Amino acid sequence: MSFDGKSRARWLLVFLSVVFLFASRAAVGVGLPQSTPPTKIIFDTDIGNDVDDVLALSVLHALETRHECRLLAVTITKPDALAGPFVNAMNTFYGRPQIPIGFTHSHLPNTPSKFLLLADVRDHGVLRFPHHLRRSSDAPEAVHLLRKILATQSDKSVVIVQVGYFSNLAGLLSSRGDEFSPLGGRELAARKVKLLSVMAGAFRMPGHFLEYNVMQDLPASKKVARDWPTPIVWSGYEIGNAVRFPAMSIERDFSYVPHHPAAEAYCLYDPPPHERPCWDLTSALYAVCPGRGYFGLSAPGRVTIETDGLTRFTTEPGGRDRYLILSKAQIPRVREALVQLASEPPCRP
Ligand SMILES: [Ca+2]
Repeated sequence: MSFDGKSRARWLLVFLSVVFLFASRAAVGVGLPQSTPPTKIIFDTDIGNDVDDVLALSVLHALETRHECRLLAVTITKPDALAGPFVNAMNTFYGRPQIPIGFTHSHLPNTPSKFLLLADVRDHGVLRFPHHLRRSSDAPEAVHLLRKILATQSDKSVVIVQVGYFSNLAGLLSSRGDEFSPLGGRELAARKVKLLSVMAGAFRMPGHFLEYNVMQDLPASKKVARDWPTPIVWSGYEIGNAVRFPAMSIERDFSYVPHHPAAEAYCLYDPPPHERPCWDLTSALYAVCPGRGYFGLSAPGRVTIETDGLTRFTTEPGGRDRYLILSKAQIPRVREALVQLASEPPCRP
């Protein structure tokens, strides 16, 4: 086939446009056409304590918008009456009010939240962040919901992202067969879960470092570390601590709406110029994008939790556990991906 000069120029323009389209999608790190189905995620969170849980939930919603994951459920370990409504408000903001929410029955003491009150804020009598769940206690019990969701999934297909206390997953391990599955909780997890991506512990911190998520329900933490039956990737304290969410992003990137739940929660928790560590966001990013080179991984081994809550990693060939490693060169790339994802506007029909 021969082309005159005009046709050549037109085809060159089309070719360059296609190259630019794919290059621009690649530049933001995610969003390329996927040959694999979206990763099925259960997000288990102590939302209402630190604000990184909120940004992590925004990251997961953006990844779902990009067809990279699907949120099957959000289960909550913070025993706060407004934790469920706040999650429901976030999910509604992102156009997914139907995502099931489970609430803890662990009866742990509650610390007042700095930002969950946003769920009840009204402007001129109208909820600023609409939601249908009135109180956390109106949601199903978390272990009950975990069993219900897991039982209907195909084998080895679910990734659980745990970024708070260990209470719900310990409860799952102890659960018995029910109307959803005859399997006990440990067997059900072994059958259905592909990976547990957990923000907890510390593996490269100096001194005797006792990490918050491990300490809040220590018996539960020990149980999960001892008995969990699938691979676990741990994002230790040092990983999120090395990636700070830019204050400038909070100030500028969320203003596409008059009120953004993540940005307002951030400002109520600790406003700019504070730059919050990205602890929980790293576990969410790894869970959905494990093959993108955002993080390195330790050799396989075993995490044990000592009497006082210290996490210890021992290398062991074929071991169940690995922990994330973050080089200096990886930090800006992870930070940029998290900023792009956390601040991505909802994709509403
Ligand atoms: Ca958390």
